Amino acid sequence: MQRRAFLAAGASATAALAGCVGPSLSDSEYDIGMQSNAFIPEPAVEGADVPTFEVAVGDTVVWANTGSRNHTVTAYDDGLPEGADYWASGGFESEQAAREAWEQSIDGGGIVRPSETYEHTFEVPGDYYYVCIPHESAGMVGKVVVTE
Ligand SMILES: [Cu+2]
Repeated sequence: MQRRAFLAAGASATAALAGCVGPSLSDSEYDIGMQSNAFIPEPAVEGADVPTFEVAVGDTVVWANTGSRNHTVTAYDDGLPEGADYWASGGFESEQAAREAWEQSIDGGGIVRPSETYEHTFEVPGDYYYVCIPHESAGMVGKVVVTE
Protein backbone atom coordinates (compact mmCIF):
# COMPACT_ATOMS: atom_id res chain seq x y z
CA MET A 1 0.00 0.00 0.00
CA GLN A 2 2.70 2.43 0.92
CA ARG A 3 4.70 1.63 -2.21
CA ARG A 4 1.70 2.18 -4.44
CA ALA A 5 1.03 5.56 -2.82
CA PHE A 6 4.63 6.53 -3.42
CA LEU A 7 4.45 5.58 -7.09
CA ALA A 8 1.27 7.57 -7.57
CA ALA A 9 2.85 10.65 -6.00
CA GLY A 10 5.91 10.22 -8.22
CA ALA A 11 3.82 10.03 -11.36
CA SER A 12 1.96 13.23 -10.60
CA ALA A 13 5.20 15.05 -9.76
CA THR A 14 6.60 14.00 -13.13
CA ALA A 15 3.48 15.25 -14.89
CA ALA A 16 3.75 18.57 -13.09
CA LEU A 17 7.38 18.97 -14.13
CA ALA A 18 6.55 18.16 -17.73
CA GLY A 19 3.86 20.83 -17.59
CA CYS A 20 6.40 23.42 -16.50
CA VAL A 21 8.55 22.73 -19.53
CA GLY A 22 5.67 23.70 -21.79
CA PRO A 23 6.25 23.83 -25.54
CA SER A 24 10.05 23.99 -25.45
CA LEU A 25 11.96 21.62 -27.68
CA SER A 26 13.81 18.57 -26.46
CA ASP A 27 17.44 18.06 -27.52
CA SER A 28 16.52 15.10 -29.72
CA GLU A 29 14.31 17.26 -31.95
CA TYR A 30 17.05 19.47 -33.41
CA ASP A 31 20.73 19.57 -34.36
CA ILE A 32 21.61 23.25 -34.00
CA GLY A 33 20.20 25.49 -31.30
CA MET A 34 19.94 29.28 -31.61
CA GLN A 35 20.45 31.39 -28.51
CA SER A 36 21.29 35.05 -27.91
CA ASN A 37 23.96 35.71 -30.57
CA ALA A 38 25.05 32.20 -31.42
CA PHE A 39 24.35 29.03 -33.34
CA ILE A 40 24.98 26.07 -31.06
CA PRO A 41 25.57 22.79 -32.92
CA GLU A 42 25.07 19.67 -30.81
CA PRO A 43 27.61 18.22 -31.19
CA ALA A 44 29.90 20.85 -32.65
CA VAL A 45 32.97 20.01 -34.73
CA GLU A 46 35.95 20.83 -32.53
CA GLY A 47 38.54 23.34 -33.72
CA ALA A 48 36.40 24.80 -36.52
CA ASP A 49 36.56 28.49 -37.53
CA VAL A 50 32.87 29.02 -36.66
CA PRO A 51 30.29 26.81 -34.88
CA THR A 52 30.14 23.80 -37.20
CA PHE A 53 27.90 20.79 -37.59
CA GLU A 54 28.79 17.80 -39.77
CA VAL A 55 26.38 15.60 -41.72
CA ALA A 56 26.39 13.24 -44.71
CA VAL A 57 24.87 13.92 -48.13
CA GLY A 58 21.10 13.53 -48.01
CA ASP A 59 20.84 14.36 -44.31
CA THR A 60 18.36 16.92 -43.03
CA VAL A 61 19.63 19.43 -40.49
CA VAL A 62 17.17 20.96 -38.03
CA TRP A 63 17.76 24.36 -36.43
CA ALA A 64 15.67 25.29 -33.40
CA ASN A 65 15.27 28.67 -31.80
CA THR A 66 16.06 27.65 -28.23
CA GLY A 67 16.31 31.25 -27.02
CA SER A 68 13.95 34.18 -26.63
CA ARG A 69 14.92 36.39 -29.61
CA ASN A 70 14.00 36.13 -33.28
CA HIS A 71 16.68 34.63 -35.55
CA THR A 72 17.16 33.74 -39.20
CA VAL A 73 19.12 30.91 -40.82
CA THR A 74 20.45 32.48 -44.02
CA ALA A 75 23.04 30.98 -46.36
CA TYR A 76 25.77 33.25 -47.72
CA ASP A 77 25.65 33.42 -51.54
CA ASP A 78 29.42 32.94 -51.60
CA GLY A 79 29.36 30.30 -48.85
CA LEU A 80 28.00 27.43 -50.92
CA PRO A 81 29.83 24.59 -52.66
CA GLU A 82 29.60 24.56 -56.45
CA GLY A 83 26.30 23.16 -57.69
CA ALA A 84 24.42 23.64 -54.42
CA ASP A 85 21.07 25.43 -54.35
CA TYR A 86 20.67 28.58 -52.31
CA TRP A 87 18.82 28.04 -49.00
CA ALA A 88 17.48 30.22 -46.21
CA SER A 89 14.70 30.25 -43.64
CA GLY A 90 11.70 31.79 -45.38
CA GLY A 91 12.64 29.98 -48.59
CA PHE A 92 14.29 32.95 -50.32
CA GLU A 93 16.12 32.54 -53.63
CA SER A 94 19.19 34.58 -52.74
CA GLU A 95 20.99 36.24 -49.85
CA GLN A 96 19.88 39.64 -51.14
CA ALA A 97 16.23 38.57 -51.21
CA ALA A 98 16.56 37.23 -47.66
CA ARG A 99 18.14 40.48 -46.43
CA GLU A 100 15.48 42.65 -48.10
CA ALA A 101 12.73 40.47 -46.63
CA TRP A 102 14.23 40.83 -43.16
CA GLU A 103 14.62 44.61 -43.46
CA GLN A 104 11.15 45.16 -44.89
CA SER A 105 9.36 42.35 -43.03
CA ILE A 106 8.31 40.73 -46.31
CA ASP A 107 6.78 37.24 -46.12
CA GLY A 108 7.67 36.90 -42.45
CA GLY A 109 11.22 38.08 -43.07
CA GLY A 110 12.59 34.56 -42.77
CA ILE A 111 12.23 34.78 -39.01
CA VAL A 112 12.47 31.64 -36.91
CA ARG A 113 10.64 32.59 -33.72
CA PRO A 114 11.35 31.18 -30.23
CA SER A 115 10.52 27.45 -30.11
CA GLU A 116 10.18 27.30 -33.91
CA THR A 117 12.40 25.19 -36.15
CA TYR A 118 13.83 25.41 -39.66
CA GLU A 119 15.21 22.47 -41.58
CA HIS A 120 17.19 21.95 -44.75
CA THR A 121 18.32 18.81 -46.55
CA PHE A 122 21.83 18.91 -48.02
CA GLU A 123 22.31 17.12 -51.35
CA VAL A 124 25.74 18.42 -52.40
CA PRO A 125 28.92 17.77 -50.36
CA GLY A 126 31.03 20.67 -49.18
CA ASP A 127 31.14 23.56 -46.71
CA TYR A 128 28.09 25.79 -46.21
CA TYR A 129 28.45 29.09 -44.37
CA TYR A 130 25.35 30.83 -43.07
CA VAL A 131 24.33 33.74 -40.87
CA CYS A 132 21.58 35.07 -38.65
CA ILE A 133 20.81 38.42 -40.30
CA PRO A 134 19.78 40.41 -37.19
CA HIS A 135 22.79 39.17 -35.21
CA GLU A 136 25.44 39.15 -37.92
CA SER A 137 27.31 42.08 -36.36
CA ALA A 138 27.45 40.11 -33.10
CA GLY A 139 29.12 37.25 -34.92
CA MET A 140 26.17 34.88 -35.24
CA VAL A 141 27.46 32.75 -38.09
CA GLY A 142 27.74 29.03 -38.57
CA LYS A 143 28.85 26.27 -40.91
CA VAL A 144 27.50 22.92 -42.03
CA VAL A 145 30.02 20.47 -43.44
CA VAL A 146 28.43 17.88 -45.72
CA THR A 147 30.51 14.79 -46.40
CA GLU A 148 30.11 12.24 -49.23
CU1 LIG B 1 20.17 35.59 -34.30
